[in-house]
Parts: sequence; structure tokens; C-alpha cells
Amino acid sequence: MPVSFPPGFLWGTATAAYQIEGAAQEDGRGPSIWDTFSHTPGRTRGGDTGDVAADHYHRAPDDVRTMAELGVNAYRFSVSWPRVQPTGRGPAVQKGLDFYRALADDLLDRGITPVLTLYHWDLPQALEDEGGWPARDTAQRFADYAGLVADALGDRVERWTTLNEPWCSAFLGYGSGVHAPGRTDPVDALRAAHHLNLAHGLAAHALRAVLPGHAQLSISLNTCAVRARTDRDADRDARRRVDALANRVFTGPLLHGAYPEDLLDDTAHLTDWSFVHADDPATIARHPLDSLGVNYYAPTVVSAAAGGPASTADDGHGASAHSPWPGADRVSFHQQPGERTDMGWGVDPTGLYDLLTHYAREAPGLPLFVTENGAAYPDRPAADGTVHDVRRIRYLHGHIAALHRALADGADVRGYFVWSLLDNFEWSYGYAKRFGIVHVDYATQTRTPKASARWYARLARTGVLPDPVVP
Ligand code: PNW
Repeated sequence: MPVSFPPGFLWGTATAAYQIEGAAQEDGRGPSIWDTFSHTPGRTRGGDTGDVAADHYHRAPDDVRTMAELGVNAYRFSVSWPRVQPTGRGPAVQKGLDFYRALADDLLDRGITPVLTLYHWDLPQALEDEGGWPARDTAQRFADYAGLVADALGDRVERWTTLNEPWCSAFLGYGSGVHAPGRTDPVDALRAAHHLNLAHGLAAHALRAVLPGHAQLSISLNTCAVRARTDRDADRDARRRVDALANRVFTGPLLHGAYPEDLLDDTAHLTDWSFVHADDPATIARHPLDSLGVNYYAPTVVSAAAGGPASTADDGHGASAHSPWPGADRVSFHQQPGERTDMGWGVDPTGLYDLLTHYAREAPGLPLFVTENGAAYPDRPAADGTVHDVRRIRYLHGHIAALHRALADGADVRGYFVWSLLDNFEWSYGYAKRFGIVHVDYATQTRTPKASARWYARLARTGVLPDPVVP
């Protein structure tokens, strides 16, 4: 039986501004926390920065043509906040907006649905200097920025995502410090998480005021498929605590209008959460989501540990002396046995099935999109110039088959976006990790679609899952 997907299903690719654009100092763009962080010695592998990246800022028309040739029907990209507001406040820079307007028009001309993310981690440095996400005012600044972008692009972009993976912004940026701005205070991380939720709510209000009624509002979470290593009570409790800090700290206020009680209890020794003002939960939930974006790469396996803080060395989030799990002390993170990608992350499509069917139950009626899924492998072009990334084809095949099983079991999944269109700047790992279905030779900026791109093109064109072989 062929594995076929419903008509109208979105088959897309995804990218983020700082990871591909380069042109860090052009057309009035201001510095973001990732410029500062990547230019600080010791923060990224080999001192890699996004100064040039995949030079997408100058090659967007070529990259859109590549997508059109592959036959994908959607593209998820992010807008660089400091290109639009160099200091995070004040009037918009016209050239910054023009770039995204031209991109959206080009996509629409080629029948590709633009899916716009307002924030994929590039906070204007000036706002970090005023306190960053732990400061409440940053949420209001984000809402103002959202309104500016909606004014400029609301007539052509229908699908709006406020934030990408606020967990990473809050807990890797302000907790473990492996992401920009590299701060390491557990309470700042919790404050940041709340202000990101608030930023979503305030931005949703600003977007609704400007966008036409049919516009679609979403958020993409790095939903964590967390499993207890054993059925023992202590391990199940470790699972509960990590689930609260990874998932429910966001889905609580976003979907249910409140922070989970157990999260407040688990973190009570750190903070009384008085940074949550009385009206904030209502503000966050005021404009319901039209869909939820699920980003998934690998499952997380936890157990209860004897003492001390959450182990940080092997949780897959990058090594740090500081835990990104405030309040989840005495938790150990384990490698899932079996196959790994170049990130060291396990390969397990059942995690994606579990998440999709879970959210179908937790939020009945809310459409779901897989807004990121993919794998890094050390791809190199062969002598004939082709890139035979068979392992990536197998990874994608397994996960898309799991998505199909979730669909069959009632999850309302409307689209899938492979991370990523292009090899790009993989944050603290720099250019060492290649997630693209299109290979980038950074010395020449030559693009070469990998075998996985040809395989994915067949899926996008037919809506039928091809066998996991090199086409
Ligand atoms: C996501 N983790 O990041 C991002 O949205 C992308 O920008 C990124 O390139 C992609 O996944 C691949 O990493 C993550 O530590 C970063 O578990 C870190 C983690 C997960 C996702």
C-alpha cells in the first residue's frame, strides 16, 4: 500500500535568518546577540560566525529557484529583527523590509507558500544591553517589531509564527549559556521563558490588529519527547520534571491559560514567579493559536539521579558547567542506544509519533505542523560532484512514515518542513554540522542538491512516500 498524504499537505523546507543570510553589516542591519556571541572567542566552534554564512542575503532568488525546481510548496524562513530595527526599537529600516517583501513575492510567484517566523534567536544587541529576555520590556519591544513586519508583509504573507523554540532562547541562552547571549542564571532563564510567552501574546495582539482575518497564527516549539528510562516512580518523576521545564512551561500558558502547578512547586526554591503579573496568563492566551509548530529531532531519555544538579554533559544540548534545567536537579540524561546523527542525537521516529498524537489529545482541534525535522551528517560531494546522503534519506523516510502513522491515528497534521534547505551556521557548532538537503561549499557558495533533495522532491511532487533509496 502506498503511503500517501492528503492533497494540500504542505511539503516545505526551513531555514533561519542568522544561519543563512550573512551580510551582517549591510543595509543598516544592527548587531544581534548572535553577532556578539559568535565574535566572542571560545563561544562557537573554531570561532565561526554568521558574517557570511550561506550568503543567502545576496542569493535569495537562486535559492528560491532551487526550491521551485525541487517542487516544494512551502518555505519557512525567519525575519532578522536587527535588519528591521537595528536597535530593537524605532522606525523600520525600509531596505530590511524590502528584502523580505521581495522574498515573499518571489515565493508566491513560484507557487511556494511563505511561512514567516518573526524570531529565530537574533535579539538586537541593544535590547540585550537593556536586560534581554529576562527584562519584561523586551516583550513589548517584540510586539512593536511584530506590528512593523505585519504592516509591511501582511498583504502577502498569511502564515505567521511568533517565536521559534523559545526553550532554546530561554534555557540555552540564559541557563546553560551555550547559546547567545551566554548568560548562566537559572532565575533569568525562567524569567526569559515567561517574557517569551508574554512576547508571543503581545505580538499576537499586534498581529491580529493589522493582519487580515484569515491570517494564521502559530508558534514553533522544540517539543521534547521525554521518556523515563524505567517505569520506577523516581524515573517517572524525573520525566515529569523535565516535561514541565521543556514543554509545559510554554504549552501551559499558551494552550491552557496557566503555568502548571508542579512547575511552580519544582522551582519554588529558586523563585516565587512574581515576575508573572496577574493579567499575563490572559494576555498570553488571548488570541488562540491557529496551529502549533512541532520541531523534533531526537527523543530525550531521563532517570532520577542520586544528587546534585541535572547532569549537563550528555543531555545533547551542548556541554556546559551550568544546567539548562533549573529546578530539575537530580536528573540524569541518557543516550538512546543505537544509531546517531553527527550531532550525537539518537534516531528514533517513534518520538515524533508520540509528540503528534500527544498534542492531538492535549489540544483537540488544533492543527499541527512539523516545522522542523532533519539530521546532520558529514556530507561531502563525491568525485562526480553528487552527494549521496543515504542516511539522511533513511532518517527523513522514517520520520515522515511516523508522521503518516500519527495522521492515520487522528492527529491533524497539515504539513512537514525539513530542516534545512541549506547547510548553514549550526549555532555553537558553527559550520561543522550539515543539516541541508542542499550542500553548500562555503569557499565558493556553490549549491549542490544532495540525493535527499531529489528524494524529497519526489515526495513533494507526488504526495506519496518514496522508498528510502537514492533516486
Ligand atoms: C533547532 N538541542 O535548534 C533550531 O530551530 C535550528 O535553528 C537548528 O539549526 C536545528 O534545530 C538543529 O539543531 C536546536 O540542544 C538547537 O536539543 C539545540 C537543540 C535542539 C534544537
